[in-house]
Amino acid sequence: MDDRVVVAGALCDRGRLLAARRSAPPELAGRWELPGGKVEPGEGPEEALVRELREELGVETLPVERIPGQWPLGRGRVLQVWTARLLSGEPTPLEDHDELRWLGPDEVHTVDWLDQDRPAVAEAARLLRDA
Ligand code: 9L3
Ligand code: MG
Repeated sequence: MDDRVVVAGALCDRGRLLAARRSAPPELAGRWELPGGKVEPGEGPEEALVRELREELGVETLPVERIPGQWPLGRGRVLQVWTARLLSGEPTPLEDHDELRWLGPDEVHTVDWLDQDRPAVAEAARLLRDA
């Protein structure tokens, strides 16, 4: 059986990574994530990522490259992560988040990331540092 894919964006701008604090559901509220969501039937993963970042943050983005690996989320779902560039707009917590923070590569460990996001966050921080 195929796992249902959840896509997330390691959105980078001016050497920093965007972290988003979830406001729902209650068991995840207060934890930080790379923003994104479920791929809908008939949709490609990068298309879903662009849509989710538009809906959740009000920004236009360009997926750049997939961070290798995928991470189980439970209930038959897996997390896949792309680095992405901010094309336009100022990220705003329009839905599902109550705070956003831009973090430099040495600041990424200052927030409490969801466990499943941590490997991709570490890789995104490494890419930022090398950039
Ligand atoms: N999830 C985990 N890490 C992430 C994202 C975007 C999502 N970076 C998990 C949280 C939810 C599920 O995937 O249990 C679906 O995400 P959403 O559609 O509620 O954002
Ligand atoms: Mg979401």
